[in-house]
Amino acid sequence: MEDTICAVSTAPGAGGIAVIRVSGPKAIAICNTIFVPSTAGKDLLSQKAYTLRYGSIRRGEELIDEVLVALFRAPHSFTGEDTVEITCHGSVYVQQQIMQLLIESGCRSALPGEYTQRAFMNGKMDLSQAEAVADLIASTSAGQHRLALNQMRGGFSHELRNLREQLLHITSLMELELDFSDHEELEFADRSELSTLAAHIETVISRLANSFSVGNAIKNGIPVAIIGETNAGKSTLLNVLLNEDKAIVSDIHGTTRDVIEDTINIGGITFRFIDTAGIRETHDVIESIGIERTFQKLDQANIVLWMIDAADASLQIAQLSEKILPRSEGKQLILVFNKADLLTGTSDVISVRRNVASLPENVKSIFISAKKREHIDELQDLLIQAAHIPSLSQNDIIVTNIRHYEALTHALESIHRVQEGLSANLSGDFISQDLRECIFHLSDIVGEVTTDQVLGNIFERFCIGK
Ligand SMILES: Nc1nc2c(ncn2[C@@H]2O[C@H](COP(=O)(O)OP(=O)(O)OP(=O)(O)O)[C@@H](O)[C@H]2O)c(=O)[nH]1
Ligand SMILES: [Mg+2]
Repeated sequence: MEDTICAVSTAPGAGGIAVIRVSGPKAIAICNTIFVPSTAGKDLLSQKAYTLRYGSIRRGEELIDEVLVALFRAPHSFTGEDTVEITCHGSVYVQQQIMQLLIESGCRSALPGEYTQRAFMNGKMDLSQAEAVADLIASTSAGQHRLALNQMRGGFSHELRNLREQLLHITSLMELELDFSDHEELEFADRSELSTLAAHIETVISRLANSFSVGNAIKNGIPVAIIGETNAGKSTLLNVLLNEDKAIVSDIHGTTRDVIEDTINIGGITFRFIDTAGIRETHDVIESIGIERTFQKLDQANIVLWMIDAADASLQIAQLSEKILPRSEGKQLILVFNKADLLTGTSDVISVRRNVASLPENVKSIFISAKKREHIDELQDLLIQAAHIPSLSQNDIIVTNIRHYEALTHALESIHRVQEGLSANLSGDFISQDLRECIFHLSDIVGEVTTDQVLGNIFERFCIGK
């Protein structure tokens, strides 16, 4: 039989009240031993489910706190088990006393994510929904909140269920054909019909997989790589944008050697700013590795801020165009002419501007002084324009989780093999093997074929009490 578990579900030391949750087969019996209802009569054992009861928690004669107790009975609770929620006062001492009493009476302290894990085990939700619970708790913006809520409510799960049903349908037709393979004239599965079905499945899976770039941008922030020559002022800009002295700034070329990144919300959009090692020819091994990483980050970014020392603009553009422009295709590239405070007059500005004319049309540019924090607001406006997050409707299914994205990518590979097999008229047993693989990867997302180790990794990242 499962243990009965208990945990404080509210943040420690915060707020006037706290909630302690008890879940498991003995939840009601254990709470009954420490709870004294304010009005005489029935105890918790006979209390109706989904009702609140006012009373006190006592250790023998000693009063610990006055509390409210909410009662849920299996299977209609978050975990699917009998559950009691004790609402007590926010004092850490009170919470510890109640937890101690519960443990003395037979409860065990819950592990991180154990309530949600039980909900998953008891079939209250699938794995993708359980993961969305953690995302919902961690959400800090409207976009993150909406995506997590959609996923928790099962939109994604429903789409996956549809896909798996269609795949199973094709598989069963193929396998039926195999069973009767002695009768060559029999073809249960009309190949062209199967190809149409497979093409439809392919479209849905690739739409889901492609949504990850938007989902990831909303969940983890839109990646903005700050790149350019050494000493252009990249780290200074990072610090200004983050409002924090995050990176070391100095006038020594090659100060930043590793990637430094952090997220911040600008105008309701989460950006992930990535400061990188300045690009220059170097024989220093460590610096070279840093510069390799700069290019990796450039490749992964949606927005590229190319920092240029305005006083040295034509040379820097000439030196780096070849390296930066081809890699920035399909991204939003913004040329940031920094150290504008050192330019002496408008003629300087005009001559710097001339360089931009030779660049592709969609490249934007701006003059700033990172050090003096000048024109940073305008740069932020440019960033918001460049962010391009499509407005999401309530029902859009967007993949936000890298585990799901990986599984979808594998499913896509399998369905591509199915399509190739069908068009090459391969024997049914090859095709049904690929169909089964595709189903396997989709089932992994909802946790039907997921290993205990992966499950453990997912739930241990939850907070205690959820
Ligand atoms: N005058 C002036 N100096 C600046 C400005 N921005 C940065 N600096 C100075 O330029 C020098 C280099 O700044 P960093 O931010 O370290 O430059 P970086 O691009 O990160 O350099 P690496 O990490 O070596 O690639 C420092 O001395 C900064 O104070 C600016 O807008 N105006
Ligand atoms: Mg730097």
